[in-house]
Amino acid sequence: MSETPYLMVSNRLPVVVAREGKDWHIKSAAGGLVTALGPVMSRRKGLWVGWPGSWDEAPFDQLFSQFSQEHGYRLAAVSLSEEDVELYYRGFSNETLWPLFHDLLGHCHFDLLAWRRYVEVNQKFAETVAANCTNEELIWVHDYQLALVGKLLREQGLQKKLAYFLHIPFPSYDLFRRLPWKEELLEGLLAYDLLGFQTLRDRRNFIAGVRELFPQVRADIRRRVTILDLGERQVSVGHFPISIDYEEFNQGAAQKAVEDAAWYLHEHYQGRQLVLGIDRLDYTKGIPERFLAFERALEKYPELRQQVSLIQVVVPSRTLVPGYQNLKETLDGLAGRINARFGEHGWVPIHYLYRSLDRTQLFAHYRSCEMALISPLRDGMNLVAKEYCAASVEEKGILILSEFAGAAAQLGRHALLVNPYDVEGTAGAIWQAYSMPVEERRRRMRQLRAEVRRNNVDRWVDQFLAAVSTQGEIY
Ligand code: GDG
Repeated sequence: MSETPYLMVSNRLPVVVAREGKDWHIKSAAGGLVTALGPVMSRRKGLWVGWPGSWDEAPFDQLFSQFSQEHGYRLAAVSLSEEDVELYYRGFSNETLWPLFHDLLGHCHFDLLAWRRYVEVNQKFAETVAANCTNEELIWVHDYQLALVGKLLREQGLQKKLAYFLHIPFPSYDLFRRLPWKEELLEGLLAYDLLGFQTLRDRRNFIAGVRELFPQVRADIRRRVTILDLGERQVSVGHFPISIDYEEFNQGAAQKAVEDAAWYLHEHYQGRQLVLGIDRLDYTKGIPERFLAFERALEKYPELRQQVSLIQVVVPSRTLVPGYQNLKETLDGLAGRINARFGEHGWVPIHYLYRSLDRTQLFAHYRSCEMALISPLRDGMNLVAKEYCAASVEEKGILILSEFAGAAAQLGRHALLVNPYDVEGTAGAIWQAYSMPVEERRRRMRQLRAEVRRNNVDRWVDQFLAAVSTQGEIY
């Protein structure tokens, strides 16, 4: 494929806009997607379309042109009203699709107005793309908020190649069928030329949904992709596990400032084994279940008392969605109860931080904690699991990982896999990790690091783009 520009579309633009007094600033957002796609976008002088956040009064033209000079690619803003954000983002995206796609039907709200607004806002995105695209050969749309953009672009007569990547899981048909607008959503997805999922399971779930709802579509399963034959055109469906920039975490964790912070962290906790949890505040991440498993471990294996502490970092997120506020209260209550039950002078069982860590502290926590307990009830991939391995430069860490995280497909052989709903089993894994001989820890962590190094984020981008360029060919 020649070096023509790409056009990315995501709910949020990959920037942080901030105001200091009268001055406005814009900078690249930190995060996996920007790290992965920023360099490709700069090289190809592309365009990124998305919502800039609710900064109505910001001088976007000036900020975007400054950004484009600094980073080599352009930005175009989709402007959303408060009601759009309420219904399309908080409503349909986060209270319908998010829980449904994470197998948590009990958290779902099915609201016709929210669905209609989802369609309208997807239309706004499609219009902004159509108005701004020029010679881009590929339009790459990201994630569950924007499933219909491809179809709406086709309806505007756009002939370019359209690709889509879903960052969250795709559910089994038995769950997906509960969605009152299931046909419309699948039809929307089938308008893309290439659909990318995180895991083979997600890809299979999607194909199963298509087979149920559109039995006339023929599926030809090939090694890398499944080709769906829609008669007049074909859609390729593949799985492309997203990853991280291995070297960023490996080298970042080896810095002197991080080493000092890591040393201090352990000194602070007086030679104990530390168990780390880092998550956005989200009910999919299984944090209450994790607290209960940790409590059960302390109860069942008294040798762990005084010897292990759980450091749980919870990054505030979606604070305006009611379910998330309840979760925060549940966590506060559980941590308080468990600490009151087991805590002793000089030892706090659960250190619970409700905030985010800066990069140095993040690397230091990854580097120095003897275990990472990553136990989502369901997760598209879970980058924290991969970051922990890449930053474990002393190779002493053990990864305890939920079998329901997409990352388990790649890391499951050398991690300790747990079912987060199984409190007893997870408590057993904490004990197993605690008592694991140092040679076995090293052997497992070396394998995990090699896996993340091999399948880093550049490979994700390359494989996805290779599938775009060979779309329709046999391979
Ligand atoms: C979605 C899918 C999929 C976390 N705490 C701090 C901090 N973080 C950073 C981590 C990591 C990111 O946030 C979290 O990424 P995850 O992948 O774990 O989870 P989601 O946000 O739910 O992401 C997920 C992902 O998309 C990519 O496709 O893997 O399944 O749900 O990068 O480092 N960063 C800093 N301080 C913190 O306290 N600086």
